[in-house]
Amino acid sequence: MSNRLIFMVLLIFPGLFMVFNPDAAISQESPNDSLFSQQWGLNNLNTSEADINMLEAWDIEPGDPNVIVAVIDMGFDVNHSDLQNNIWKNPGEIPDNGIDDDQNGYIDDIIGWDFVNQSEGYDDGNSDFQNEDNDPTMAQSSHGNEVFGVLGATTNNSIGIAGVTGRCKMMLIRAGYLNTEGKAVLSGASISKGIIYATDNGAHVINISSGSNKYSNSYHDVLKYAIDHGVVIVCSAGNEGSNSPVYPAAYDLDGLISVGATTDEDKPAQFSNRGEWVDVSAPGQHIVSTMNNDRYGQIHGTSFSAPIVAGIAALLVSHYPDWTPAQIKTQIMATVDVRESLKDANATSGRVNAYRALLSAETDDVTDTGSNNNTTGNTAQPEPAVSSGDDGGGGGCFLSLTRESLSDCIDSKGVHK
Ligand SMILES: [Ca+2]
Ligand SMILES: [Ca+2]
Ligand SMILES: [Ca+2]
Ligand SMILES: [Ca+2]
Repeated sequence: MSNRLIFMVLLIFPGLFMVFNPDAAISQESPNDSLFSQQWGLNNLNTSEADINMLEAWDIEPGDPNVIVAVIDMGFDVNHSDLQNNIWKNPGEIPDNGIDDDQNGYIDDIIGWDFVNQSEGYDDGNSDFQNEDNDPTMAQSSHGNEVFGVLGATTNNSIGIAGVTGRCKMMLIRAGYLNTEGKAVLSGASISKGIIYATDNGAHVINISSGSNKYSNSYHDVLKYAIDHGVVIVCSAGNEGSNSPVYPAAYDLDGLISVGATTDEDKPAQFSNRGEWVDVSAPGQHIVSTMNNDRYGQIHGTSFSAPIVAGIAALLVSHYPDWTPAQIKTQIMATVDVRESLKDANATSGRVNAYRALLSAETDDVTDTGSNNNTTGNTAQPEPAVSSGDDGGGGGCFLSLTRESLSDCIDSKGVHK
């Protein structure tokens, strides 16, 4: 029933409307974001299920604005109208005064940091690959926005899409640039610095939608540092359709969740990496998200499955702030929807379910796998060294090669033309 029809009925029979409106009895109301009906991964309108039961999950926990998710990626469009309201603001830093007001070692770091510091890269006059700075924006790649949108686009603001985290805030860490061939790559050293920054500045969850086949001891140790300080790490498994481990997803760490991609039929996406080293799967094909310059597009890749799980982790942190990263990982893995089609996809044979993750938390039946160390910003342990000589493990971002832009049929506010 269209809104106009409901409105007309309301004018004529206001009393009857109140009694007979069938929607009034349904608590799981869809947000009003104009593209929400296309977000099948959150709420599938077709007969096949395959979604993560987002509406039911939001009824339990809509997300705490004090919970911070760091997105470590290519750069971001910080002016995107569906993203700008959910960007973290450093409470201790006064902008643009040239002073490191909160004395965290970074001058004027208001929304995060740009850790890209490369001697060479693709130079289009505006590439910004040489020096670190306080501006994590990037015009040449939409990948960071696509990940950010799935995770944290502004929900229920009438435009565009709804982010899984609802009201949580995104700390923006740029670690990616275009190499001399114009290919999007991320620096392992920049990612590692970003992980330490995010950990020391209050992030509860970190999303990393990139990787390579190279094992790096220093990258591993930096991730362990974050987890030991209460930060959940979520990584995408990669898009080679392979069983070969990809790092950081394959680092065997309590509190690090690796994520493969599913289709809207709850099958493994053809491109998705798979195997026992993958913990869970999440929707990753035909995903609608935010792109540069206020646009939206449809994309495929495990890059967009990881932020769905990072969003669920953020909702769990919101609901159970005392849980350790290991407990959150255990809970997400224990509450998947098991599918025969996913038996070779990951260690759980399942696709995540946000509602079940939050619901069974109500019974508090999760094994306590460690002491409560959920104290971000605690620097009791020394920060691990980031070796600039060991820049392996950064790799590329996991955007599947097939890519369909919806920008031709959707206007800047996310409304169909
Ligand atoms: Ca500062
Ligand atoms: Ca300042
Ligand atoms: Ca910059
Ligand atoms: Ca929106």
